Amino acid sequence: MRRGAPRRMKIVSFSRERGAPEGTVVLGVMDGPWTIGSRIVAAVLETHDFKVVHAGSDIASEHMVTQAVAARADVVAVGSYLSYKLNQVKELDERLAKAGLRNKIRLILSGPAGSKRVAEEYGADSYARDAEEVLEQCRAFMSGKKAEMTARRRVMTALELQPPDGVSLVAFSMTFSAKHADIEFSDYVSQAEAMAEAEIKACRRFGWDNVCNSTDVAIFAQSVGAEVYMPEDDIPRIIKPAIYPFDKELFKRITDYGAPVLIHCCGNVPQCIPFAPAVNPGGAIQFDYQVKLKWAKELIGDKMTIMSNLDCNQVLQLGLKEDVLEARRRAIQDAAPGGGFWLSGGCEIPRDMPYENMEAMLKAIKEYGRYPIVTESMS
Ligand code: B12
Repeated sequence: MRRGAPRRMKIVSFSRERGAPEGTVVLGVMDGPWTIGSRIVAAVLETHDFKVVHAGSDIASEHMVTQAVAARADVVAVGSYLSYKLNQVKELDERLAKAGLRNKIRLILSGPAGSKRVAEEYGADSYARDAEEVLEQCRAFMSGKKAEMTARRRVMTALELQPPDGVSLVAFSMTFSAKHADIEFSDYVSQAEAMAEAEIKACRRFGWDNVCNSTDVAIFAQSVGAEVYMPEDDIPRIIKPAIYPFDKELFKRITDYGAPVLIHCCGNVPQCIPFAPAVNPGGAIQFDYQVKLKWAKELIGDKMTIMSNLDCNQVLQLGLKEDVLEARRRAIQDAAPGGGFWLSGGCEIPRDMPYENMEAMLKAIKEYGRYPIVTESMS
């Protein structure tokens, strides 16, 4: 350094000549000018082979995130001094999440305004009282990280029927991912790039181990000739279904033989309802509890028999008998008048449904299911 030249304190410091660092830690103070605490932490971490990037003091959360991205940080540690500015920690937590980093990075809160409770409340992963605790937590996090399987390995190990290091969340997600990425659902289901972008964004934001791709049933139907209306940001609707001649022929033969045919539509698939009468004229259809019974009755109630639609899980199996009675009463009121209605669960009767719930179903039939159905007395 030339004599007389201004002396500059080097605060971003990493000049190790030994092996790879233990991990990279970004340090910063967002709520004011304090520097002493973070310098001490930096010194302790560097002595123990961590790479330290000092993002600075009195800085915005945005700046912390930029530094974390640039440094490919493993840990972001902040010192908080002013209790009334703790919201900056929450803001940092959210910005890291938005940048898709939150699941990879450990966010440590330290400084005199912090505590365990504060860390939890404002979205940090932990609170460290002093430099020593910061070091301990960075070490623990890095050793856990190094021992972890990769996300792919974790998913594949489970698929090979072996125990991985932890359970994977395999999110079968479509509308959720599109909404999160701010992508119109019509684009999501019709453009591969849009779907990929949405899935990757959601995967990064929530830390899923993989993406699980599928598209809407209407798009599958479209590919075999159905006419589909695609609202900009809602699920596609099948306007004119592609009805397979084979299905129609099969159903006709069974009917001619003398047995009515029952179509079972599992799950939330209201798309099946409008075209069911054309596939199975004079037959029956069963659909699950998510589909609105009243709507289906109005739409197809004069063309085929509806068999529906109690929630097999929450009501029949897990509900109290009062829940069963009430749900049955409503179902009868919505769909029984005029005939064309069979009572049933939305799907298979659960194996472990309590007998008293089965008895409650039958009791409701006796009580409310006598024709002509008196709807007034049931409301
Ligand atoms: C020194 C000091 C200052 C100096 C800071 C100089 C500097 N370059 O750092 C100056 C004079 C600038 C200052 C200013 C202010 N200060 Co002041 N300051 C202090 C003081 C006396 C010591 C803080 C300190 O550095 N301690 C030394 C460190 C090493 O100790 P430590 O905190 O225990 O640090 C450990 C951990 O907390 C943690 N840690 C700390 N920082 C960090 C950072 C990171 C990244 C990590 C990971 C960990 C970590 O690790 C450290 C090592 O183990 C405290 C009082 C106190 N006793 O704490 C008040 C104090 C923090 N200041 C306070 C206030 C209010 C102010 C002002 C807002 C006052 C004002 N109205 O002007 C101003 C700031 C104005 C502004 N511009 O924003 C209050 C905060 C009250 C509160 N909780 O809300 C305190 C508590 C004083 C008080 N009792 O009122 N301050």
